[in-house]
Amino acid sequence: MDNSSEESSDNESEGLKVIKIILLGQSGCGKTSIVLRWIDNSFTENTATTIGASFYLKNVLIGEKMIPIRLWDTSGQERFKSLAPLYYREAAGVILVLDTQDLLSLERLQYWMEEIKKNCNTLPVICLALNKHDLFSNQQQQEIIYEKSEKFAKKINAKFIKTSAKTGLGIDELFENIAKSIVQKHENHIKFRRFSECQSQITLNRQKKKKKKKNAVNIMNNKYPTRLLILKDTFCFIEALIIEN
Ligand SMILES: Nc1nc2c(ncn2[C@@H]2O[C@H](COP(=O)(O)OP(=O)(O)O)[C@@H](O)[C@H]2O)c(=O)[nH]1
Ligand SMILES: [Mg+2]
Repeated sequence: MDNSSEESSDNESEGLKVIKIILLGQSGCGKTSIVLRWIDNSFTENTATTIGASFYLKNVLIGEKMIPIRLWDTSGQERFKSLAPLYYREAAGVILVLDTQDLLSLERLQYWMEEIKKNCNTLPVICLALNKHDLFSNQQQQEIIYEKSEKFAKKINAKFIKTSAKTGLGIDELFENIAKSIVQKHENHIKFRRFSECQSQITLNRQKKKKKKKNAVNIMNNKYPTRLLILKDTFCFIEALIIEN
């Protein structure tokens, strides 16, 4: 576990230096448990709530690159609803956690979505984790919750993953998925930027060519047929001298 201070993610530079992922969801849905299962493969039945955001760091191999993932966990402030804007700042990914035992938390997800839109400068990659999957006892209830959560995930363009911090179900998949999507999004962003730069260069060159053509005057002289480019006064003068000679 690493409790050091904030380290900003360098999302604008070519290489993704640190990926910041935040966890959101109602108090008690299992955010801390999900993080602890992934970070040190542990689970505690009754977790104590501490005050102040916690930070965790884990290096993940994505493709051929080792990328540090910095997780931000709320540690209880979500009970008072509002989280500091700093919590959201530069978040490349959000794990929205939903509790299978708390149907109300599904309705509350909309609230967290509004907060994301309000506080994040660019919309992050979002994964919806349906946690405490091990506690499902009623098949019918399970189906209803699946359907509702999948529908919500689609609406917010999020990946939907069933998890259990207790058994470990879906935990690796959840983090691998979100990390890969963030890297992919970043690479697409760079490709698009390069493409746009290339496009504007081509347009600029075309405009220059057009301008040149427009200002070109053919001077018909029996001896020296000359094409005079009226780009600047100096050019005209020099060309004229050559013609005279
Ligand atoms: N059975 C079960 N209990 C869980 C699971 N995840 C969390 N819990 C329990 O739910 C309670 C709240 O978890 P916690 O991680 O503190 O939730 P947070 O407030 O969202 O951080 C704790 O007693 C955990 O042991 C899970 O997947 N299965
Ligand atoms: Mg917690």
